[in-house]
Order: sequence, then C-alpha cells, then structure tokens
Amino acid sequence: MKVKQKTVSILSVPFDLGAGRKGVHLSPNAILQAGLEQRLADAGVSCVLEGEVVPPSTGKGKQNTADNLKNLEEVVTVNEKLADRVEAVVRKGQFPLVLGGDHSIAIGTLSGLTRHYKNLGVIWFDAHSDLNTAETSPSGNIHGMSLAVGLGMGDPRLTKIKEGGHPIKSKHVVIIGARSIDEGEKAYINDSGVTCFTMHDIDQMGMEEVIAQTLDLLRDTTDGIHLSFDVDSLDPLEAPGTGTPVKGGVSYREAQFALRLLHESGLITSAEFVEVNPTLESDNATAEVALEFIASLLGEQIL
Ligand code: B3U
Ligand code: MN
Ligand code: MN
Repeated sequence: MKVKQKTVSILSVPFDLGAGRKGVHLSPNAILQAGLEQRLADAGVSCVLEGEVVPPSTGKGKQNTADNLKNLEEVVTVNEKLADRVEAVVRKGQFPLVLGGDHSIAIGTLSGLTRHYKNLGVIWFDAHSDLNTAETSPSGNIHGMSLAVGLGMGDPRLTKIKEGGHPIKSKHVVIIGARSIDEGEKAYINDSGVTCFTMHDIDQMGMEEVIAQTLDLLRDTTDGIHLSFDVDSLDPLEAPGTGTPVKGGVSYREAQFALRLLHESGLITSAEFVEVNPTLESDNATAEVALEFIASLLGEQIL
C-alpha cells in the first residue's frame, strides 16, 4: 500500500537523556515550527498530531550509572510509553511518524511496531551503527545501543520493553551511511546477518543501487519496513545541528534521492527522524532539512 494513502500520526518525543549532549529534546518542536503540518497538507498528506510522549519528571537523570547505561531509568520509562503509543497508531491503520529526541527512542518505536509486524524490516540511516551493548559501549550513552536492543541484545531492562513484541531478525536490518563503527559493533556486523552499506559502499555503488539492493533484501521477506533516520547520517556541512557529527557523510541530494525512492517503493510503513539538536546552530537549518526529508518520504513532488 502506498504510504500516501494512510493518515500520518505524528508522535513527538522531546527526550535527550539517551545522548551525551543536551538539547536534542527541542527537535520535535523545531521541526513542527518549521512548518511540517502545512508542508504535508500541501503535499496532499493527511496528518494528525498525537502530541508528546514524555517521561514523568525525574530530574536531570543519573549520569554514569555503574553498569555503563546512563539514565537507564528515564530511557526505559519514555520508551515504554512510546511503544504503547506507536502500537495504538499502527492498530488504527495509521502511519506512525516519530519525531525524536535522541536515537534511544528507537527502542520504544521498534517495540511498538513488533507487537504488530511479525517480520519487520528496518532501514537505519546513521553515521554510527548503534549496535553497542553496555559491555562494548565507549560512552554508556544508550542512543548508541538502540539497534542492538531492537535485535534483542543488551540489558534485559531495555529488551523487555518488547513485551508482546519480539526481536527483529538480523537479516531484516540494513544500515546505510555508517562511517564510525566501534570494535564490538564491527565484530557483530561481521558475524550476524545485518547488512551495512558504509559511506565507502555508497561511494562505490551510488545511492540508487544501495536503495535498490536494500529493497530487494526486504521486499519479499518482511511485512512492514521502518525507516529510522538519524540526521548525523548526513554530512555535517549540510546538517550541522546534531550532537555527534562525523565528517564525510551522505549529501543532501543523495538523501533526498533515497527518500524519494523509498516513497516510490510504497513499502515504508513507519518512520522516525532523530538527533536534530537545535541548540548547536543559530538558524533552524537541520530541523528544516529533516522537514524536507519527511515531506519527500511521504510523497511531496517537486513539480
Ligand atoms: N558509537 C559511539 C558514538 C555514537 C553512537 N551514536 C551516536 N554516537 N550518536 C557510542 O557512544 O556508542
Ligand atoms: Mn543513531
Ligand atoms: Mn548517529
């Protein structure tokens, strides 16, 4: 079914305690204030604002817990709530569009989705692979662990959010744009069935071929495909407002092309856009880039 035919339900998750730097909680409002609703309306997409998913106020979070999982309690709480909200949106037959927040919120999104989809495919645009566990993480920041949790790895307090859901299968995961992968993550990628198109692969193959191979891998083996888009997949020259920029990323045009191709496939059933940090730039440039990409994914045409 074409994405365009479904009502898009926008869930804001103003959460930054999964990241090392503060400020990414301001992203959902920045994207909305950049004009998201109007832009989608102009593109003929019907959308509803589902409001915010926030944890109860628990203070600033406990930094550096002994087991290398910073702010674990807050991350668990917000993701439990998000999982329920995403599940409800899917059950209504609507398209969940989650606005993060840091990338730890993918834990809740994926939990909610896998309560419905039995064979969920995941396309993970990111400079990083987010496949750390507490044992391998160099930082203890849970936003670097969320894809691992989705695959069923890591601390049970994180993986058990999947109550009623189940781990994603590694053969259904495709990472695109990676260029900063930690040692433990490399070992996992090489041993598992996860597909990873690094920046080098994009250089060699071109984005069109990367997306074609991604969809070939997922088309017949999955019953839904989630796009998890970390804006740090982009080159920091074009999207500077993000907490862990890594040079040499996906260009604005390459990403636009990818999102247009994903739209045309008609296969994407949910999406999230994460890691825009408006405090790291004076204009709203990166939130505006995220808005452009959301519009392209949901079917906006140039002409
Ligand atoms: N791999 C590093 C850095 C990182 C991961 N995700 C982001 N940064 N955004 C880590 O801390 O896990
Ligand atoms: Mn990420
Ligand atoms: Mn990243």
